[in-house]
Amino acid sequence: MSVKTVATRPFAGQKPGTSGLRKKVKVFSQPGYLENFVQSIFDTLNGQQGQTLVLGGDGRYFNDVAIQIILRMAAAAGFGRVLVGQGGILSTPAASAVIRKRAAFGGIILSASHNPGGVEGDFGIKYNLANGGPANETFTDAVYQRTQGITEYRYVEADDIDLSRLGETRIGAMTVEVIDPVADYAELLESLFDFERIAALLARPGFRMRFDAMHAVTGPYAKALLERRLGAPAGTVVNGTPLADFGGGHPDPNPVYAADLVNAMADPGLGLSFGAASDGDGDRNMIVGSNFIVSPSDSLAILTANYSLIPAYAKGLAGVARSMPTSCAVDRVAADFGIPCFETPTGWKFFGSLLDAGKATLCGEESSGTGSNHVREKDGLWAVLYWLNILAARNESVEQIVRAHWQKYGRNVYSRHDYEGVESAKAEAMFTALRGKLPTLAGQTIGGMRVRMADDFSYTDPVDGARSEHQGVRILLEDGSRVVFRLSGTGTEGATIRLYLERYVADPAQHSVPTQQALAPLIALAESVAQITATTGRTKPDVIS
Ligand code: G16
Repeated sequence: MSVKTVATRPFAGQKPGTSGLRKKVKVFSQPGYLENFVQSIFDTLNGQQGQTLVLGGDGRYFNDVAIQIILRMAAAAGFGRVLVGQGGILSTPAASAVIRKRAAFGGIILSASHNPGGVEGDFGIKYNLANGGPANETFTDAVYQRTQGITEYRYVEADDIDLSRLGETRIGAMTVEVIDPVADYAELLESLFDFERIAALLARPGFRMRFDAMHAVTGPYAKALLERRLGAPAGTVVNGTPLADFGGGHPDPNPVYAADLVNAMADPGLGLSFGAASDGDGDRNMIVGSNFIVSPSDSLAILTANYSLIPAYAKGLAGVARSMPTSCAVDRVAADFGIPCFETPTGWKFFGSLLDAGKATLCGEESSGTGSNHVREKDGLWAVLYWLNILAARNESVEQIVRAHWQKYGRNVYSRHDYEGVESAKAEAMFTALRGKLPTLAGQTIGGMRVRMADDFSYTDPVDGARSEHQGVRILLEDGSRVVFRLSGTGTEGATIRLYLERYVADPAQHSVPTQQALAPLIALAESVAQITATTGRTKPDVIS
């Protein structure tokens, strides 16, 4: 086996963000760019000799090229075996499931998640640890340091591996095993839910479901689970063929980018009772009832409130966790059940230690991510099956379930406004000015609302003591409402400003007030404090979810 060494020079900006390194395909396909980052991951690892690596991605443009490069580099790094999904495909939760089931050393997931794909689109890469979860900041910081001092990368010369056929081949001393990307994951999900009951629901006259895979990775997974194992009629999964450019769409399951699904769910002629969508790599979910969109924060609270209906969780939840900008709806359920509720920074990597330590069973983020201790990633289809299991057990509509939840716990009216592609310097200026105001805000009354506290969120991991600073500016009001500002860590063009708005409404008579109307005073407060329009020139958000 001959290991080739190639001299290289550092690229600027190879710093992983909220979830790995995400850049334009054009950036990733520069000679040496991917190789430098992968070598920096391998150089940061310790003890991988002879061990197993899991490798796969969401099938976006450049996925196939990147996989062949990484296989040759993994052989040079001394891995004994690489498990790669057939066709180079593994959804993010499936990769996590495979890492855990096969006791792998870790995994490399190729995805830019909900970001658009294609030649002009985005690509991404992240490393997951042996627990199946995204590497923590200590690891990603070390990888970044390494990228800035790298001088060479290594690979084993070999022809491209045929990824279309299951089975084993070798690169030097390393075995490459092409695995079924769906099997381990589908088996795991089947072990968590009441499949018989869900199958009966799907066969019920009058119950009609649509799952929109948005031409992304979940198509084959959804077809296997919903149509083949659970017997949903063929055609339940739409846009189910994964495409390298997601059919030109933006595979982000929100009311703007999944408008087709939202419109179908509002069309009485179609008679759809339950709709769902997932994102590029299959970790996000959107849940829609008949003409009724469920907010992701509410979804987390409702999954928690209904845990006793789900075989895997019926014995009890150790606790729940949500990212800081996620609404406090789940906090109320946790308080009701007397279980802990953790508030973490944005990004799934912060849930890993809580799940590993058995402190939390369910986790979620406002950005359409929910999951549990079954893997260490958020999991789109898991959330869909959880909802189906609840619907099958309760025999009520999605809207009835949500409204009954609000009736019992009150409604945390919630929305996120995204300003995308803002000039980075302007976004930075806005945050600098905002942070400068923080010490003076507490006690002020703005637009008739009194500020209780304002800070830049920081977090100390309760398990390993790791500290994370500057995780989002929070303005907490005396009536329990919140306004949060963050800069996205996953975008690839300019800056994306995220404004999160939350107001608690106990009175059921007010629960049907349209969301943006109910939040109008907070939107005005956010503008007056942060001066978004004055600083960025933007008069309205690009996406409201
Ligand atoms: C966004 C969301 C986060 C999420 C992250 C990664 O981060 O706000 O809640 O954890 O994406 O999710 P995915 O892997 O599905 O892209 P940011 O930093 O852009 O706000």
